[in-house]
Amino acid sequence: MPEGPIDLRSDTVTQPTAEMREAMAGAEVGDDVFGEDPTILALERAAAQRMGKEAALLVPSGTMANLVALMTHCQPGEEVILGDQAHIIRAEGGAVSRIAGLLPAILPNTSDGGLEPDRVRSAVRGANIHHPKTTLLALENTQNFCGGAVLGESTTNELAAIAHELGLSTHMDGARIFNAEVATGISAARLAASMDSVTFCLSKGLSAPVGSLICSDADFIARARKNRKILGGGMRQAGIIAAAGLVALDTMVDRLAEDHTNAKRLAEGLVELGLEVDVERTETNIVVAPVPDALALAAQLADGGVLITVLSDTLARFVTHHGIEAADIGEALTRIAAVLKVAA
Ligand code: TLP
Repeated sequence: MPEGPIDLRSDTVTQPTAEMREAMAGAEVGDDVFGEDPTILALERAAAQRMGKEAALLVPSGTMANLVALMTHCQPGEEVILGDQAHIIRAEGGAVSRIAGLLPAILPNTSDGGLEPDRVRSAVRGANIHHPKTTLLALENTQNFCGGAVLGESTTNELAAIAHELGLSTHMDGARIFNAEVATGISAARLAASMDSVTFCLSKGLSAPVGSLICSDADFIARARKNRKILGGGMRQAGIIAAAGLVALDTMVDRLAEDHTNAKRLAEGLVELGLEVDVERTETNIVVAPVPDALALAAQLADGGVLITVLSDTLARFVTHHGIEAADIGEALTRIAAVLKVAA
């Protein structure tokens, strides 16, 4: 049982495994801006293959992955359709506008992380000199702030078909797409098949220390490589990072199922403690609980030995990950019960 706090703030707190550290220490490296790092090239090939795309590009973070993808799909002044709960909207510092120069057309996310098809259709602007050009539809899978909701294959394909019919391209922020793969049994490649680009993170549930990949066709990735350079994301002997990423892809995907089981157990436990958590909707490793005052609860829980984050004034978020065992969930629930009892 942990002596210290149980850290349910995010799966970004995961530590690299011993196998990753060993692979990093022995990684063969080269200058990646010259395209000469063999370990990065191997990771990019593996990532492209897993996502069913032609090519891939390693970048330092999920935020940069999205930004590079947006810059590669669109020209400044154009418009991108996004959900109001999209990480790109809520948690990337406004880079979509500040750096990519884009106008976001923000639609309400449905509770399952998707968008209403009719709203997407009518958000696309017609040809008129007054209008910005609508160029891109961006989706997220799993949808973090909708409680790690899995965007189903048919929802993705339906929205992509509308976008493509109207001349838009499509991007998926697949930071946690492997959680969707494990939850549905449908490969990430199939889940992203109708997307022109998809990004995923190595540094969340997959536990690598750094890194995200952008996957698409070879021409897109060549152009993305230039945008990564413009942003200062061209790294040199980053095979050190890629080595951990290769281990993550090989060894850390299947075990995400454990995180999902632990999240379900946590959701059920929170319901037993009187919180209104939607257990059915807890599909992956993120539990969202409506509470009267999320900031106050987070502070009380921190004192009680459980770390969480808040999504809004009235929504608390608990995330399970590598390093949180089934027994930790029992202990976390005991600690949460003690805090709630005092608070009641
Ligand atoms: N999400 C983090 C925080 O930024 C909120 C978290 O703790 O969940 N897309 C999605 C869907 C994400 O959840 C995140 C990180 C990112 C992109 C950005 O990844 P990084 O942190 O590598 O820039």
